[in-house]
Amino acid sequence: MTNETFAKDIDQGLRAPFKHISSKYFYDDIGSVIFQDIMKMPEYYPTPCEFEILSVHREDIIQKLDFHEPFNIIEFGAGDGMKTRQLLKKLIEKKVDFTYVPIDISQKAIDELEANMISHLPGLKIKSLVGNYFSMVEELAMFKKPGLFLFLGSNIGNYTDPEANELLGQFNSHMRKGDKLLIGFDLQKNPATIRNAYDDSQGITKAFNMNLLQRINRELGGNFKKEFFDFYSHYNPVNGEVRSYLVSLKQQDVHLNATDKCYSFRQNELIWTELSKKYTFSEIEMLAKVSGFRLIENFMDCKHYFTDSLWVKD
Ligand code: AVI
Repeated sequence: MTNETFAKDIDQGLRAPFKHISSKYFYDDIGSVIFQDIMKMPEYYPTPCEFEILSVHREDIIQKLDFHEPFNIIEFGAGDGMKTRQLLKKLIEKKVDFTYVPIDISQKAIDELEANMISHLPGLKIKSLVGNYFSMVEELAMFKKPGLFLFLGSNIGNYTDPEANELLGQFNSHMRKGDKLLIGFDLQKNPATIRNAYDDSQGITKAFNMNLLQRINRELGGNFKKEFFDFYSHYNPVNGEVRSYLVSLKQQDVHLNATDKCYSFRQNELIWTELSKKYTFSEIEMLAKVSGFRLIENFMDCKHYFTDSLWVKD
């Protein structure tokens, strides 16, 4: 991502009648560290739930893959790889022949992940790729091995329904018959549990959102004052959507050097920063179907808060 693309997206988002900034811009170096802190918060249940799924059900997941030749495990946006390691460790113990292929746009993230994986799993065959998901998958197609694709961590929940259909359709078009996709979905549950995960008592999620304004100041020469903004997050149990916002606490103008424009904010005007969708099983089933997959099994944690859903391209 170039600075021009960032400036263009921010300009578009702040000039829109309903202001918005894409949640993909959370993850600069500082935002990625804050996200690591979010994953350690007691309220943020998705991480331990998915860790449990990949620890408890790994034998079953491996069995359902039904691969009888060497294969690739291709992971999109792997993070620190702690959850994935549970699965990889079991495969190594079982002497299964596979290569782990993490893909990320950040060289730094890939370097750290690779060092981390190698130190914990010395026997691991790893071929890291830095770049855009789909151009990397095209590169991989040359290897002509079956693939298990991983899209964990409920990342899919950060996409609107049409965007999710489009993204999963693209995954599907880059996969071969018999390839599998293991994809993480956060499930609908007691609304208070979800609300607390996105509005934590320590203000870490607030800092995560505020970093967007600080990032704009750093990279685009903005003059946002963080004391003039607040954070608000809302879960709607009827449609399963958590929507997060920054709130302008007063009428104010903010200037960006990169666009050489001023942006006006009304008192209490919102900037929408993130969607974190929570799913029902029928929505998951439908999403698999419309994007060209057959659902094999939903693996769950003991509280049934989260599922890693295994899909196949028939
Ligand atoms: C990365 N993504 C799945 C997280 C989520 O739960 O939507 C990001 C996050 N935002 C606030 N807390 C965590």
